[in-house]
Amino acid sequence: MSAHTRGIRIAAGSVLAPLVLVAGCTAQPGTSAHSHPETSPAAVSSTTSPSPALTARATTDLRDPSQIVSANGLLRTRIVVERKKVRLAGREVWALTYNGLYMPPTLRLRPGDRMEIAFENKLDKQTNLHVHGMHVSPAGRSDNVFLNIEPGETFTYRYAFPKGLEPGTYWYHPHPHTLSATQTAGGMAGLIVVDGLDRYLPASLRGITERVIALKDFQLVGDRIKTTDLKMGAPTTRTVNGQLNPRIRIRPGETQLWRLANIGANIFYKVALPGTKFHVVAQDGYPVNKVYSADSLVIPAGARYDVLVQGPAARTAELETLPYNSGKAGNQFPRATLATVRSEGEPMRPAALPTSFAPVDDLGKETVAARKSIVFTENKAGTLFYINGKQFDHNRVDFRSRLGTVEEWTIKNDSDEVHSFHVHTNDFQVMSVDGKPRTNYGLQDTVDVPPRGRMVVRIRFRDYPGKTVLHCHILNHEDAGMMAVLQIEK
Ligand SMILES: [Cu+2]
Repeated sequence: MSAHTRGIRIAAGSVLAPLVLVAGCTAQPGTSAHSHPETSPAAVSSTTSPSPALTARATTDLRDPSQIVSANGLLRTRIVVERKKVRLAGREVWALTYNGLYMPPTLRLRPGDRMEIAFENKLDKQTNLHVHGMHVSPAGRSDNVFLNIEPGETFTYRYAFPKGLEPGTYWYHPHPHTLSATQTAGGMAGLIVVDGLDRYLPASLRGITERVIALKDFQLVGDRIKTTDLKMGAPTTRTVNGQLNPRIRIRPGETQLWRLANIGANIFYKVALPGTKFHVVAQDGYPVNKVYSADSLVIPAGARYDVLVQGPAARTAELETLPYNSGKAGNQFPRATLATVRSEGEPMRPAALPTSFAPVDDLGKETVAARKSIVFTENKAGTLFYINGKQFDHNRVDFRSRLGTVEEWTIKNDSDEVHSFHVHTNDFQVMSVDGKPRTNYGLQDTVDVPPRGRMVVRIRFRDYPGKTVLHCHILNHEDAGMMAVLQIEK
């Protein structure tokens, strides 16, 4: 294997910094961009403070990202990681890209497929590749975030997905500890779609128009996307598929499948389309047992919802993100327009929506083999983040679990801001939040834990032994220590 593992690099005196980063999540809007202690205010405002969030009128239709589709059970492609100028929101800006694109290709697979990616790093820093939410081996050349792909190196990732891989929406992004947030925020994030969701849809809804709604934000400094000293409260421009306020067309009464995915590094969305409901058919790439409806969906960084949407009576409406407050020590994210939905054309009679949907695992019925406690904390300044009092160390195993068993974990958030709990390799079932039982609609891989909150989850360790991780998916927090090693033992 040509890539170095984290362990080897560290032992050799790696450039990976100790776990001290300014994560900036306590900063308040308006002040956060000026709080860097080592830079004078004048210099900050001219060189590192991002410009105000950009807005635009809707003048272009939403474009689906290009797709790379598996054939005969194999998706084979090349991904080049490169700093490049891209056209974004009507400007030419420097971004960190996959294949030179701010919105890279969607990788499209079927359960049971293999995937082979020749991954070339043309950056001047190490990076690697994570397939978020996918149930696949975390070892070797598969979804192994302990690998380091060095500048100039090409590494071939090889994944063998199980036949039981859940159909839905996933994504890919870098996962090198201390660099995850800045590389993802720089533009390195794309979607993965696993086909097969339509087999649960009624015949009348098979083959409906399907749209990827990839939510991705950037902070702009001059002619570049900000990739250093990221502040969560700083002004950020929200895009859909890399477009600023694109137009989404639907006919009155028409049913479409929208794949909502927050593939940004840090921020929250609370997505709504006033006057219209979202009918959730999958969460985090896991089809639900019962379709449920929501006026708005809070989507933490990393999470996805596949939803059915029915076109309202002829009119124009804004797909928006509503104001969202992530806590006293967190941030107040303002409202923003994401896209303009134009309901027009020949009305259609709205199709009957499905109610019961896919079979789901119910871990509430299982025998619990072990219990674990996972506590999220942070320092007062909001710059250092911990799990069970420790910052991430790739050389230490924090948790051990046995393959084939079910465990119950209590996630305690002992801080004054939301953290979003994420585990690699296996999905989990949310059993209760603050003592209140939760309905099981299906498993998830990313969930927001309220400030001072307490969440109980159950997780089944299926198929794959190996070393993997759990972490906060606010990547600034992960980079500043809020990650732990989980060893799944045979
Ligand atoms: Cu966090």
